[in-house]
Amino acid sequence: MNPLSTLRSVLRPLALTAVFGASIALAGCGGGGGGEEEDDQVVIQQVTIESTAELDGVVFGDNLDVNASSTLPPHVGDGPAQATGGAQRAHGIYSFDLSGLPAGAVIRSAKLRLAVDEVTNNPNAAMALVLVDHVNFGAIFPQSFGMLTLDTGFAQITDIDVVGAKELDVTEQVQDDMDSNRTRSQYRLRGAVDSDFDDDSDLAKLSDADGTTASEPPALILEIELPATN
Ligand SMILES: [Ca+2]
Ligand SMILES: [Ca+2]
Repeated sequence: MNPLSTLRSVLRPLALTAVFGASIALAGCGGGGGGEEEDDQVVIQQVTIESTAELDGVVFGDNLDVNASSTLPPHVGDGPAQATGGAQRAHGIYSFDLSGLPAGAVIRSAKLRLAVDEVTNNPNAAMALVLVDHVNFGAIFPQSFGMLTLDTGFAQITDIDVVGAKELDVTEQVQDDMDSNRTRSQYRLRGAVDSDFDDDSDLAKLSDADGTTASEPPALILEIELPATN
């Protein structure tokens, strides 16, 4: 067997399961046979990026009135009907700073870790399910529902009414951000249905980076692949 292949078969599972916050180099062994693979060197690294406190939060909208605040935890759901403009709705917003990642990093995997901390009434029934959008609103917390949507409803959360951790696969989304030279990876949670219009609030409040909730801050858990430096 190619000695490099043997080395990789041993080291790669180790890197996936046991190495956190560290890197491991997989170097060519210079054995016989030639070919590109023997000169191929990669470093696998696990990186955790917590959400940016001033860019995570909630955006409200009721057609006529728009509010935004980054001092409230992200939440998703509806509220009582407004005097005008229909029921209040809430979208949860998240942003993760990618600027510290090395240029050229290949995203082997990316997970978005969130947590539902508090549930009011029945948000799952009110919204049918929660959709996750890959968005790009930049460096200023959005003041309305309107923002550039890169990938609409790429994931679903079907148990938003269950308190606890949620984990989503965002590998494609983070790779797209890297390929497009975006310095942030940003997400929005919204109801598949805006409201059940029952005049009751149906909400799920989620973790944030401001510490207004008890859970760990939302985070991207990345496994990246880099060219090794000799
Ligand atoms: Ca915040
Ligand atoms: Ca409702």
